[in-house]
Amino acid sequence: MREKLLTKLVHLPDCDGHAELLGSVTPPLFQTSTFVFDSAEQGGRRFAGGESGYIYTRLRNPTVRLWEEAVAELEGAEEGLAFATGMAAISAVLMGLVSSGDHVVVSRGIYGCTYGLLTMLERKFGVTHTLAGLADEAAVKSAAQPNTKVMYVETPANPTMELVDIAACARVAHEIGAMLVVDNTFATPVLQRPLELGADIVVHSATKYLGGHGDVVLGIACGRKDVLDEIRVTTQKDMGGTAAPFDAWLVLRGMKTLALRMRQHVENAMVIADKLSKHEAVSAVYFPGLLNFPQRELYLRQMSGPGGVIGFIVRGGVEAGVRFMNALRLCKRAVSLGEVHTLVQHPASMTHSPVPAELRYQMGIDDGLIRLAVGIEDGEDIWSDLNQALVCSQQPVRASSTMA
Ligand code: LCS
Repeated sequence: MREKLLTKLVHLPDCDGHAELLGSVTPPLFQTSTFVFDSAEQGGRRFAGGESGYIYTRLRNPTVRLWEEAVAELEGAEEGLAFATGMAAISAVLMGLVSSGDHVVVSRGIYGCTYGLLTMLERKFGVTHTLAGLADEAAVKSAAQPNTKVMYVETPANPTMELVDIAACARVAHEIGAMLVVDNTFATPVLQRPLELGADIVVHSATKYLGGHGDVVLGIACGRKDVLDEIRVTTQKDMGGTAAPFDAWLVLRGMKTLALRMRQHVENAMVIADKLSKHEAVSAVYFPGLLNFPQRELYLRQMSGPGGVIGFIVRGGVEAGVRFMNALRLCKRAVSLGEVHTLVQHPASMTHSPVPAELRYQMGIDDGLIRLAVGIEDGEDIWSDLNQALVCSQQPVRASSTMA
């Protein structure tokens, strides 16, 4: 299986099927905003849909199209639709699927800006939502309402690493005539394939593992063609969050090493999570790869690896957490995740600051929680930096207890 995926990633996108690419082995960059028509009649036919061909890059672009096809192939999807950012993909999908008066079931522990979008939809358009743990079918059923149109889940969740049972959500969603949308950013199709578990749409912040190098922001939705065709001509075309060709080109390049990078992210994260869980300065570690992870059975059932993001709590409250962050030398104090560098951030004051404190606690985001997005550096180098920063985090506490 691994051989097949490694080969597929190197050979994506399939340029052979595109005469306009002139036999190029790597995907060419079409850095153009618009395309020439041979005649006025041809322009008319293209707008009317009677002839295929490019019109204007906000509508379609050959480089972006190659990237859409590549990610759709990896996710096992009928169609892919690229966006300027992950949030552009999520907002276009959600706004494309709901109308005023509809209800959305949302997994608790979602990215802060996705939560911000949902509250805006509720305030301005009367689209209500229920945040809930969706670890089994009973929980999913009790969160659903007669007017539920969409189930929107992030698994593993950012940053608590809580898992959602994708297959159970799909069963309940389809029973009540709703659509299941899964944010697969943390796992990537290398480790989790939501469409095979019954999801209708998968979304990604390709800014993260798909791109992998920390040099681009981009998003994508993959899944049912009928649904995405409708979104393409409504909340994508008319709201305009389309992907830029150069960004799609960068992510096409990055994806060639996706499986190799995921292997190294996972290998490093497994070792580091284990060391963190044994460290006296750490009171809790959240990572699906740990043997004592509370949802281990679900993890083994729906994922083939835990990914590279670890949540953990430094003993000594927020102050110790701040000392830890400021003592880091190799790991970078930065938001984002899923790229070659190890990045460390504090969700309560950074990515999840749009979420009110009470709700953050319900989502399991403690004020002292640190999110570590393990990179692909040498694992021992990452650990020696984390270890010295953890020691620094405890020093003032030790000094005062010595004096006492
Ligand atoms: N979905 C997840 C799971 C994310 O973590 C993010 C961004 C998005 C969607 C949005 O993607 P974007 O528009 O940024 O491409 N997460 C971030 C984070 O955890 N730190 O900075 C951004």
